Amino acid sequence: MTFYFLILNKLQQHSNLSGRVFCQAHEMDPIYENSDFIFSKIASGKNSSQHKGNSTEKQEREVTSPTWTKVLLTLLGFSLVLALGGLCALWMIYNHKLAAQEINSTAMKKEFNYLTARYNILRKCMSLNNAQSCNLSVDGWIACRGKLYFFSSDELNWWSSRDACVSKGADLVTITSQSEQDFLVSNVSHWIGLNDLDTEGHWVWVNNQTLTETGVQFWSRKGVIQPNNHRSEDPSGENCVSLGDGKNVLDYWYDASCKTRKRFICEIEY
Ligand SMILES: [Ca+2]
Ligand SMILES: [Ca+2]
Repeated sequence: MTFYFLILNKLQQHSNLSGRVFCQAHEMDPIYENSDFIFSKIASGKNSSQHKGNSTEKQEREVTSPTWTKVLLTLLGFSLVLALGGLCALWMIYNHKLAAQEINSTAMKKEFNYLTARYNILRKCMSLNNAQSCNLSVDGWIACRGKLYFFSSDELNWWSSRDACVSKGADLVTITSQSEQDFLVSNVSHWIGLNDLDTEGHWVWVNNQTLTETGVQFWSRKGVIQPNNHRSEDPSGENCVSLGDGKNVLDYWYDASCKTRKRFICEIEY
């Protein structure tokens, strides 16, 4: 509003400089009458006093030049065009962002559908494998009866072996059945997830299950009966268990020093 008052004030100054147009009240155009009324409200004190003095003599009124009215209308029109252009720009930006979001949403849906399809295929393969044999291998993991097993090629002590399994999202294997025991037997000795680290003679699995809870145990009874907690190599005794002794017997459990480096078996359920 201040901007338009300044324009109107400028118009009046121009009118004063360029000469005044006087006319009789009965000859004035109604539009000019309104313009004169506005001028009489906003004009300076000097100009107002001049109008009052003149009105008593001839009832003359000061009117705005038509040229400046056109300028004012042109400015107003230009302002409207700018405002309309701004709205159009905002509308285009909004539509652009909306389109980008729709593209991202479409890409995510496509990726989700792809992963769902891959998951369903994998589940079918595993189901088929459950019904037949445990020989499906994916990235070093072998699927068997609802579990994935990883047989390491590295040899680590028991704690590092467990850490390696945990880093893969798994843990050292827990043996809970004869069929699982038979599947895991190989020609190499591996660490499994059984230990009596907390209490000597109290064997627990890494998932805190006891041998009583799982219902099966496969200690070696050939030669020296296991577990024997032998201390000749490690004064702390034998507190971790491997499947096989790494020598002659491979299909039974042996307690051994946890510091011994052996291969290990990781397990994860799916
Ligand atoms: Ca022990
Ligand atoms: Ca032993």
